[in-house]
Amino acid sequence: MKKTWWKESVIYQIYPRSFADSNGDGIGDINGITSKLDYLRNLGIDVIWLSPVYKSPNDDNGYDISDYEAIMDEFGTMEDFDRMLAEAHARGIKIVMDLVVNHTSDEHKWFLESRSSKDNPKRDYYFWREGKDGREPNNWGSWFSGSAWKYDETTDMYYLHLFSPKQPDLNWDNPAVRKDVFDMMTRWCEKGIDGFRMDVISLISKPAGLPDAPLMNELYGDCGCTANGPHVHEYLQEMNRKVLSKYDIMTVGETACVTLEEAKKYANSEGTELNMVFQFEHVGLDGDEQFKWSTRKMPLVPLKENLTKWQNGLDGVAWNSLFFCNHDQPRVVNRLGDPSDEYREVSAKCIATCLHMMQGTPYVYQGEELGMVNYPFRTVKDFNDLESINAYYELTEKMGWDPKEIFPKIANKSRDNARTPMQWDDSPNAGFTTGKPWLAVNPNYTKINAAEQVIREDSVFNYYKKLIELRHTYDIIVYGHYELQMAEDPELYIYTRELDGHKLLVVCNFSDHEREFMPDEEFREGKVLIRNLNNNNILDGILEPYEAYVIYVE
Ligand code: TEU
Ligand code: CA
Repeated sequence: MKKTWWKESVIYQIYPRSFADSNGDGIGDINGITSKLDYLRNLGIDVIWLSPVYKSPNDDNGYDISDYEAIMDEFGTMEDFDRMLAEAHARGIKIVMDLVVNHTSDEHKWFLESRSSKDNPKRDYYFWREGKDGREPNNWGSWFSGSAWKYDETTDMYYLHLFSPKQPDLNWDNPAVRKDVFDMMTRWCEKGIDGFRMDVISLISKPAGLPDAPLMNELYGDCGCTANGPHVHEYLQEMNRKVLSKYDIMTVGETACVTLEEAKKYANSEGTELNMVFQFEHVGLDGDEQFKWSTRKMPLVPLKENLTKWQNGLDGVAWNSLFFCNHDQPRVVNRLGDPSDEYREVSAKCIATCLHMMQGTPYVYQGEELGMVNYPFRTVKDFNDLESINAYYELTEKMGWDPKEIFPKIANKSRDNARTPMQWDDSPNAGFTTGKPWLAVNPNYTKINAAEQVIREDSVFNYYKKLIELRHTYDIIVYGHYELQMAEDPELYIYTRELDGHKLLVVCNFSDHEREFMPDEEFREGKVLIRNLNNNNILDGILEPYEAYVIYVE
């Protein structure tokens, strides 16, 4: 297994709008990030994945980019960005940018030209099609509800948008699009950034002829139908040859709908495409049959099966990313742990132990290191996220769902759960802003905040700090081979790691009651690397609620 810095790193994701506001306008910004770099250095992370900071009308909070080479006004200036980059590098922290090139904003100059006339040189930068029988060109649905096509009267044609109508899809089959994107990426690499997280990069190659897709609900064809398309690997290999291979950078693909077989191509060890990918099968396990909206907990046995498939499936052939949280996912303590005062911290540490002792590069999403939990949404008016708002109205008004039945499901899985402001301290607005926050702060910030946890030895923050230190110390955690134990147990997640004769035993009780468990003989004399409880003898044969520990044997 080839050793590299991005395999041995821990990545911290910042959603700038909600991280830290430096000028009191209620919106997080780049100078706010710079002011928190010492906090991140203390946590011990190696790389920051920065969600988009480029110019954007913020229809999808920055994932709708109108200028890839200018900074969003609300976030600051390019000088602020350059200072943040230098300050991060001075602390040994790398910066990975979010590359959103499956689509642009409809306010991007490319789209303004493309829309203006059928013979504009940029016309084929996007997908324009005639309607069919007075309707959209095909049956594709958008990831954000509704059709994936918008009629534009300027040229009496429809354009494709897999996401919001303000996010028209770029036509990657057009070599001029690829050249413009690759040149832009090169200019960012020349500025000294350390890599890219590539937004929905698995969707960029659409099926020839844009045929109808199998229905995903009673209204539309599957929005994931363009995933892993006919030329996606060809385009990424071209990107690798023309840009990525020229720099010592890290790349991670957000590969919606990726399968294990496809991931082996995207993240192959020969390095011809990307370094690693995000897969989404595990975070789909607590969904409903027909969509993600549900109040179900994540089922442990299917989760163990899925994570084991990926651990064993990629070992030695590709590289894995490890995550439960990001700006699109609800807080993991609500899905897999217990947000009650009694079990919130111990279950947050149990979850972190389970994830961070696996093979792959772990991602910590802002606030996850504090055990932050979902927000108590009361009505659809509390939402900011267009995915949640659009889904609520489509499901109630178009599909007839009872609002009282669907609202709790949407509230539980809404992306806004992850986007409430970072909780820095117990001052007003959790120290996130001196102004009115763009999205309400979780009222539990007086109990859950960084200032209190940084100085408390047994806090979630200091537990994550220990996990990160362990990954920096033991090669077996980064490179060891994974083997699941007790696969069928519905409450215990137990696995081993092995490397050059050394062994690790990882024990996690994902239940709120005691369970009997005694480690195998070979581990009983081992070294306890970390544990989330210290009120009992680890070898007393009992696992307390949410108890987790790791034993290392030379
Ligand atoms: O997300 C892609 C995507 O599919 C998400 O919409 C997510 O998987 C979904 O919400 C889960 O139900 C990326 C970005 O991470 C997301 O924030 C953007 O909204 C989206 O692409 C469009 O750029
Ligand atoms: Ca601000």
